[in-house]
Amino acid sequence: MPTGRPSFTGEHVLELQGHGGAFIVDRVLHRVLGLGVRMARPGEFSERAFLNGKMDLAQAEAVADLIDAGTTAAARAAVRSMQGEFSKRIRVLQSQLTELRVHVEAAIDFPDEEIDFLEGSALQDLLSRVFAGFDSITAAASQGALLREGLNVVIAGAPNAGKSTLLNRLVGDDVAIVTNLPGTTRDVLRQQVHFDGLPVNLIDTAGLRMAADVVEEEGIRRAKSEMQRADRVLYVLDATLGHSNPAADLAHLPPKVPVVFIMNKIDLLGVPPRLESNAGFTRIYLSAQTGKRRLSRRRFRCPVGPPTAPRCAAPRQGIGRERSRHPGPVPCHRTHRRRLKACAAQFERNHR
Ligand SMILES: Nc1nc2c(ncn2[C@@H]2O[C@H](COP(=O)(O)OP(=O)(O)O)[C@@H](O)[C@H]2O)c(=O)[nH]1
Ligand SMILES: [Mg+2]
Repeated sequence: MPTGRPSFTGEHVLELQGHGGAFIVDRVLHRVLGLGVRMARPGEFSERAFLNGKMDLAQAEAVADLIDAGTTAAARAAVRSMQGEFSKRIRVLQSQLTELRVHVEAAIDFPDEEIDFLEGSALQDLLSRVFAGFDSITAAASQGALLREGLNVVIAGAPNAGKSTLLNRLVGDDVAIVTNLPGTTRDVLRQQVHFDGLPVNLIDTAGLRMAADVVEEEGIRRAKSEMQRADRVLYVLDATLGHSNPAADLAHLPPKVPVVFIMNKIDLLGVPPRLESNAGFTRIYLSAQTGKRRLSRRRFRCPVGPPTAPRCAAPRQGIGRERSRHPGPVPCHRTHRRRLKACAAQFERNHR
């Protein structure tokens, strides 16, 4: 039960203030600890706030998300959740479901009574709102998860196409070994970069071909398993080899994962970089070796929003202030998302 006390934890608080500087703080702490007080365990303040009814579990988890946030966008999403936005959306859905249930159960239990049950169309309307609610929360949760965990972009393709060179270029450092020997990369290599505040996990993989030995075979198995889990695949091709039919390469790729074809080594062809989109395929012609690093969130067609508005609002208004104007992503854990999806699926099954 809420204690009514206005502190974060809902408990009495004694605030001590001292002059700045690590030494003074250290002395104050030393003195206080000497009086029999102990340091808080990690997360203890949030735990107490939760136990005292000051926040629900989703809000308490958002505190940890805020501490772990690696970008401004992730911090904003965490603050929105901490301020109860995620919980509020769930509560609205909950009350709509309860309302539906009341009408359905009343209609079953008292079929002969002259009670004013909802009209069929009004019931259908409420049902549609519940479905829309599930969709909107799931979308916000998926966006939040992207901000929290990052977009997994797997760099795949044939050996020597320039995958590791592309990784190095995007990271801005020589993190992967590059040689002209096919089969150089055998293990999976991950690097996180931020594009416009969006964390992107770039994953370099072994080239896809008939493995020359058992180590390469394991590398290729790992590459395929990474592709299965990817949010996007950058499929790198050597443009000098003349690939006219991208569909042939799709055979290597898991269905449903969005793919962007990178036509690499255009410096050898002497043509300028360009982006081509036709027949459902996107091809970016570039040179990983000589091209400029200029990738943005738009290039990945990342569905996280709102991408730029909070940035404009941020300096004067603080991290969480724009939440009412931009009901954007909420940080969401895999378990939240899984349960939301399970609820929506169950609800849809029952509806049919
Ligand atoms: N000319 C040119 N060579 C490249 C380019 N990208 C990669 N290479 C060369 O192609 C070879 C294979 O590159 P690497 O990144 O190891 O390919 P991976 O096997 O796909 O990872 C190396 O000799 C690179 O220097 C490019 O854009 N232009
Ligand atoms: Mg490589």
